[in-house]
Amino acid sequence: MLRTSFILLSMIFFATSLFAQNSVWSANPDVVQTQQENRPDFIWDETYVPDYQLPDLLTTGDGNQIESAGQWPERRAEILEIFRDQMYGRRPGQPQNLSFNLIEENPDAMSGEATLRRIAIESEHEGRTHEFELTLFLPNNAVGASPLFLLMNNRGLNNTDPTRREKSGFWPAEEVVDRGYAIGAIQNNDLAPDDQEEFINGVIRLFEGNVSIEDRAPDAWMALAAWGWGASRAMDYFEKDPDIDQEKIALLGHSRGGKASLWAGAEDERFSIVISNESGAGGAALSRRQFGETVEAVNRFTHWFTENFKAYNDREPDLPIDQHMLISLIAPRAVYVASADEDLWADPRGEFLALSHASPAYALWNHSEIAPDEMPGLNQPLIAGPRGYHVRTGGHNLTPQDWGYFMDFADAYFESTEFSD
Ligand code: GTR
Repeated sequence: MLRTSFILLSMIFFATSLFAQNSVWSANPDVVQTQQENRPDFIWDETYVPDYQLPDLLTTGDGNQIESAGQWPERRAEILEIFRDQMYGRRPGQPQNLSFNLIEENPDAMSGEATLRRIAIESEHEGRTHEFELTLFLPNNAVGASPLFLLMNNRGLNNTDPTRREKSGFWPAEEVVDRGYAIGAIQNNDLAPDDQEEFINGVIRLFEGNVSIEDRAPDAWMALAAWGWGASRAMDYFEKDPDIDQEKIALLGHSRGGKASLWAGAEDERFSIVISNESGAGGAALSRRQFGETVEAVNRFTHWFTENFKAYNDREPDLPIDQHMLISLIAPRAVYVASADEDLWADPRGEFLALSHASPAYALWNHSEIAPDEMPGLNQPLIAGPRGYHVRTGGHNLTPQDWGYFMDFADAYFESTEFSD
């Protein structure tokens, strides 16, 4: 009797997991309804998504077809230039002087599991100075240099507490170290305060002195680009720390931080994995779908994108780019896009589709396609060579579950021939 019910149970389990494997995500109707009631002016239902045509990834401005990986840099440069000009702005490179100073080192952090390093990243430019902190935990049992996850933290300092008195699922440092990765964090606010008046009072002033917001160029770098500039300076540090494997750096951001991590990964090709968690509008989600947050809605944060981008408010079809092209700028490096079931504002399907429509760029390296109808079901990460995606249960947040999937992806990618080739 017991044996029969066990067999029966296993069969049911097998059947449901088979079903789950094949399922395709669709929005929970209750969540759709609530959103429709709360924000009736936005699109929450697939049937209202307008028809759209995405700009072709592989056709250059002159109408030439890109057919090989060897030809890609020309197209890549062209796409990058449009994004700089129209959307994220032009960020500078290193300042005249850049230095790294160890503020604290504790080889006995996390009950002896990790070494804590706190680094001050100091810049000097035309007589002005700027400083921000990089917090790092390195696994003590590492053999050789460690791969690393770097979070561009868009939330409070308490999420990345170096003392570990406070622990947060947003940056689950112990779990990451336990899996053999180093983990780092920078604070976006140190680079550009997340405020429409104050954003200029960080690294932008370092380069531009006393300029006023109104006098800046319509393609000037704004907060998202400034946060990414900080990630690149952290990368400059990783190149100098022998305990860190500079070839294996995964850059990660959530929401506005995810918009910034994608752009940072586009600008700086030293990051080998770029991760966007629920970055939505102006991040991974296709703008032309106008699902959930639109270009106009995201531009209410006037300090994130360039002045030029504001011209596309309510004019998405006129954009010369869309976000699948942002993702293509990361090719052939690895990119992972993550969504959450209840976070319809960020348009999970639009995030998946941008990843999918970057396939022609990845195909130049013979990487397999992610078909538009292949969106996986809830909590079933899809890994296709150097690209990954998941949509997990729950709302807008960065959680240990997300981190777990990111680490599974990094494990697989760093082991793969795509990476070692
Ligand atoms: C929202 C914004 C989103 C997203 C989010 C966040 O208010 O509309 O684009 O960036 O903030 O950063 O948490």
